Amino acid sequence: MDKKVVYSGIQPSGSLTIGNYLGALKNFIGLQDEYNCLYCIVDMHAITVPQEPKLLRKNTLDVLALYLAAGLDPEKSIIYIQSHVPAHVELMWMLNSISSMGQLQRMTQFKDKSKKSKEVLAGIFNYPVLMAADILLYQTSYVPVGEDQKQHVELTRDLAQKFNARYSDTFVLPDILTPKSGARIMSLQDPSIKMSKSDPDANSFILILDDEEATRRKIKRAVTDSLNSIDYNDEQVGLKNLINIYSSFSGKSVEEIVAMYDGKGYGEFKEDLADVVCDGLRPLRERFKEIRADKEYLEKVYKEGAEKASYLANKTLRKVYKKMGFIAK
Ligand code: AQP
Repeated sequence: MDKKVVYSGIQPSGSLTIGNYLGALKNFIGLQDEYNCLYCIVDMHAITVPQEPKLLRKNTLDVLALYLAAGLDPEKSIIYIQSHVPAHVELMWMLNSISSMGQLQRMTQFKDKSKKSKEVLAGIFNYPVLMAADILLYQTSYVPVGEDQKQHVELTRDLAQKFNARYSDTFVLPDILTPKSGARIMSLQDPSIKMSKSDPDANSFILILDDEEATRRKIKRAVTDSLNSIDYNDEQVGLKNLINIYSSFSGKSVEEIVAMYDGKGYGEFKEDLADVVCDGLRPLRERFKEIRADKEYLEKVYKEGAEKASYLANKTLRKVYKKMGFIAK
């Protein structure tokens, strides 16, 4: 039997945070043997908020190099850049014709992001439809993403069901695949919101590519509380987030960590956490430098990836055009 398809992507809308790493990238690696995986750098999604062109180009190649440095293998997985496969945007347009404004208005990411910006762009509103197109083009069964993306995967299922009911069976219905730990990493400055690479406060996130000094400084400044007791509960949300980060990087359970720091202060805990995070990221940070310097290799990977992805995407797209009543060329 053919292996099932896994699909995921990350936006090059900034430099990746440990939230992107723990909630997404880290989990991509282990899936490569069991599934046919496609991992995309979703640059078309990134432009739903204004991007500086030069920086977008740099960030796109940085994300590609990080994918490879983290262990994504182009021999096993299809690794490509979204804008190199126009089928994504074509399918999005078709799906727009069955998407309801009301449902899109209820998306929490749309609500959050439009609250933050002065001008609400149509791209942010349509973002989940493009994400649905990304997933459905490849007949995806599983989407490994952080918990923050759950609502978008549910919308994708709804659109697939709607299309299948109206035009006959076409799309596989995807399920979300969230990691046990690291599902939702929160801001270090405001633990009520998720850690985001586009947060204007650089102390709110740790970047995968931050140096060790910055990593330690940000952890030291992370918001906690005045209880000064290492416990894991919803009253101490800042500390809870730090314990989650500790657990994801060290592999230790929350209970083990709480027991280890019984009677100890936040200062000692934060110093150890900084060691755990720096140790966990060091090999990745070193491999990234080597890979990022090899422009030819990066180009080879994204060109071959786009060819393989286009072949699969166009197969689905041809079916969609036909079923919806367009005349074949
Ligand atoms: N804080 C987080 N905790 C766990 N997982 C997270 N992800 C993002 N933030 C966290 C996961 O990372 C993957 C890629 O995300 P994305 O870049 O495509 O979009 P995003 O979710 O909007 O990520 P950011 O960092 O918040 O980007 P900006 O600031 O540009 O909007 C997804 O699987 C996501 O779940």
